[in-house]
Amino acid sequence: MQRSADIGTHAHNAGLMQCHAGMSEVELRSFIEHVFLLNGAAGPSYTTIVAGGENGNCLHHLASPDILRDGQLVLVDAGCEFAGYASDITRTYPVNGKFSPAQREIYELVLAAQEAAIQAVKPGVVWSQLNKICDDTLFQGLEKLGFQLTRTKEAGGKLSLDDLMPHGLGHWLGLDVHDVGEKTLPGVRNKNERPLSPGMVFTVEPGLYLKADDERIPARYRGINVRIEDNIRVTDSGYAVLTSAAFKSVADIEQMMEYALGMRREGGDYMPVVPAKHKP
Ligand SMILES: [Mn+2]
Repeated sequence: MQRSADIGTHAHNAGLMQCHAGMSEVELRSFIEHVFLLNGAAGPSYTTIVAGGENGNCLHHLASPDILRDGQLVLVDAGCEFAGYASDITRTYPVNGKFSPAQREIYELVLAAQEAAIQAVKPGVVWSQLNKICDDTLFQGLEKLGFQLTRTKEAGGKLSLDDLMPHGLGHWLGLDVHDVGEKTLPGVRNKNERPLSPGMVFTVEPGLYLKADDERIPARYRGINVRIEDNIRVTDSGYAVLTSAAFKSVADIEQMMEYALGMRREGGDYMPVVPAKHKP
């Protein structure tokens, strides 16, 4: 699983460094999948999602011929299969390499929610606790940014957190990208009640999807869609992030994209092969 995560991580980093305004979603998808294959993966572990700008609002948008444009964010959800095991990684970054102030505010909020949930992972914790940590962070952060919203969907049409993050926080990961494990313990009715134990692997992937035409959303944030996803293993005392090398902080993303842009101007290219440290 670590090797699968490593290949996935390198493909994401390579894709980020290849991304530029004027390339299409399918072009970025095929570049990422090329890096999967080059490094010995059997292929993608699910259909790669590359979604520029508004397309990010569709949760399972498949890469289309749409052109990635200056000023847009691009959401990339891609993982590979290695020796039968899946990785599942999402990164969101600015097509032109520089976050706008509004994009950055939403991005850093999703990142804070993801990191808060990950930091709470240890044996004995249950999913509903992780969900609450994520939701609390998002809810408070959005209020600070001027959103008026309710916690859960209710009648009356008021904006709710459920409207902005319409999917779960994560899922088990293993031989399948959405692996089994929902109801396999006596007395456990669903994933939310299952205590974590060492060796379990799952994703943590909060997102915010702010529709361009939803007037309940503060105008400056409309059209911004962000998801961030890493692969987490429960250890004896806490957690390990299998995908921690995939560029994620605003500083890392902006620096690496600027570096890649300079390299391409000089005719260079970034096509990494994963270092062999985790080779079986
Ligand atoms: Mn996932």
